[in-house]
Amino acid sequence: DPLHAFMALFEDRKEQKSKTQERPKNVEDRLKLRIVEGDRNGLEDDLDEAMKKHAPLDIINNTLLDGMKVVGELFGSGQLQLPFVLQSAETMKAAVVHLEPHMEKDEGTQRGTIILATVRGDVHDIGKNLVDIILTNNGYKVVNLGIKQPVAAIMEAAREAGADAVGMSGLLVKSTVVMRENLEEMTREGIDVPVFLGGAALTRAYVEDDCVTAYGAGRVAYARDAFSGLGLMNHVVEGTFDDLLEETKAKAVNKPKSKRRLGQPGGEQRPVDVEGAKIRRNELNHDMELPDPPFWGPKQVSGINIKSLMPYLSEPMLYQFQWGYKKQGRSRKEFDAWAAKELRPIVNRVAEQSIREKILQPAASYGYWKAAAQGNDLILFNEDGSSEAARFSLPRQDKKDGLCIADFVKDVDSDQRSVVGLQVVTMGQRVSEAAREIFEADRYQDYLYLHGFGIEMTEALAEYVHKRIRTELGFGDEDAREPAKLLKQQYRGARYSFGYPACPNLGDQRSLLDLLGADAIGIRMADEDQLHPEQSTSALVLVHPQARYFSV
Ligand code: B1M
Repeated sequence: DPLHAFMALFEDRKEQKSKTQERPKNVEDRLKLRIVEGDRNGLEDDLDEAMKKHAPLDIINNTLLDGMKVVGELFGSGQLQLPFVLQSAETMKAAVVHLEPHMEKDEGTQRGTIILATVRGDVHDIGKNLVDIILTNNGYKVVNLGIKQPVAAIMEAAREAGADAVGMSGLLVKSTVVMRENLEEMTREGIDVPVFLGGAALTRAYVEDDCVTAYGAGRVAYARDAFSGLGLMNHVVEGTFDDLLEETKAKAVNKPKSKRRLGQPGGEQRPVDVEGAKIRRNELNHDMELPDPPFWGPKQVSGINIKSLMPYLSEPMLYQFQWGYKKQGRSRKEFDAWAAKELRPIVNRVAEQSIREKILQPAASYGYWKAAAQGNDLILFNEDGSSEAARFSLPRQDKKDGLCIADFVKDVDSDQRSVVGLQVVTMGQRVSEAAREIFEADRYQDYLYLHGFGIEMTEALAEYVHKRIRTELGFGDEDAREPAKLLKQQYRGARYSFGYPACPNLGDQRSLLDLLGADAIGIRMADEDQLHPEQSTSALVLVHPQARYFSV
């Protein structure tokens, strides 16, 4: 078929590894190839030539969108890496911008309309924006409402645009609960438009069990990534969305329903066994020497040199997770060597730009508190060691000798207090703004590169501050020497972030931020327990040698 023949042509050219090699003779194939290869050099000349034969709208619908279809197939089969998909989308966008002035005013290029929004309280932008890029450049009209959108705004936009579908996005589990509430509200308002849900904390089961029931019309589907969002939208406009839902339902009949609902702690917690916890804690801590921190309470640090954070940057996470590069059959060693040659120059370019333009503005607050535990509660004390500064109720693994973070400090009945570190870091607001400006300028690949770099630098900053805590407490010499090993937790103790299974309550971050005086470095917490700025992360630092990550 023509699509696969065309993919084969692309493959051939890739083998020969040269874009300057001869281009196809006919302008339609040439344009298609430009889309697939993300090649904008001479694009306008080809478009002008094509317009001598075809109406602009036909060029978009028949030639350019065919090219994007090939891009989708190549991405789906693992042959095209995400940053190059974005380069193709940029080329598509540039082509449409060139053709638009030649079209009749009311000549729509759109195959259908979707409203996209990150839900109430949620500041996460990139997931939804990647979906926007893919849908827009596959011929759909996307009304991108932005972040922190209340359901009323989503419903209003859907009505106003006569939308064919609504896409809701979010980062945290809290947002998945908001999505379900939104569906209930939409039901009350008599809305039955197809809804797609996407986001890191969502699961297919939650969408197909809980969310489908919450929406009277039942027309809800899970979108794992931007391309599954595109697939769902295609079903909507082709009139097969409801059949797809029926198929999904039929397949689910024999599957056991998930017992756990997102947004609720996993499983019932046993009643707290205060005495049992005390015995366990006394065993774990009896010969634990107590570190002597250089100060008590919080300390703010700003003006951190970006270059001093670079050794803590996790390149594998940046390349493979944030930027979406796949190994494509290479071994780890081969991939690393390839990345050092091809991707590290991009990191250096983005880092230099970020320093020059002050895009990254790292700041941190960290400090030390006296600590003890009672049952499953971790208690932080003021410097006197007796007045309570904060108390966190933590879950315990439901098995014999099940772990709980509170076990890694002395019991409250002990006459000694342990030391716990707290930290919160941010890359500042500017990086999110800069990324947004780049997205709005349709520089999709640069957008992915900057956003991903900012995020991994936030993680690097958290590592850097954690390292400082270990050093100040006198454990720095127990660290692995190579930074790569440090990133695999080869040091004493552990850094636990609220929202992860061992300390799931995001709301606990409020006391942590208060104690750290986080507002002095511009970090605050919003209604849905999200940290502002977006690129921020907080943690409890436990120094017990047996403190490791675990799930509950
Ligand atoms: Co954190 N984080 N994080 N984090 N983080 C998660 C989300 C988490 C699931 C990790 C985990 O538990 N394993 C967890 C949430 C659990 C919970 O809610 N309880 C978590 C946590 C706990 C936290 C903090 C609370 C930790 C702390 O500091 N105490 C904190 C909160 C930050 C805040 O409030 N501002 C935090 C911080 C951070 C960083 C800043 C370090 C960083 C950046 C966050 C950001 O960008 N705002 C970060 C990251 C990177 C992650 C993970 C690793 C990746 C998220 C991401 O950027 N994915 C994540 C775990 C994971 O996913 N493995 C995790 C890439 C992005 C492009 O994908 O947005 O999912 P995504 O969009 C995809 C699809 O989902 C889909 O298509 C998109 C493109 O392919 N899609 C749609 C999305 N929306 C769609 C709409 C559609 C269709 C498809 O409609 C049509």
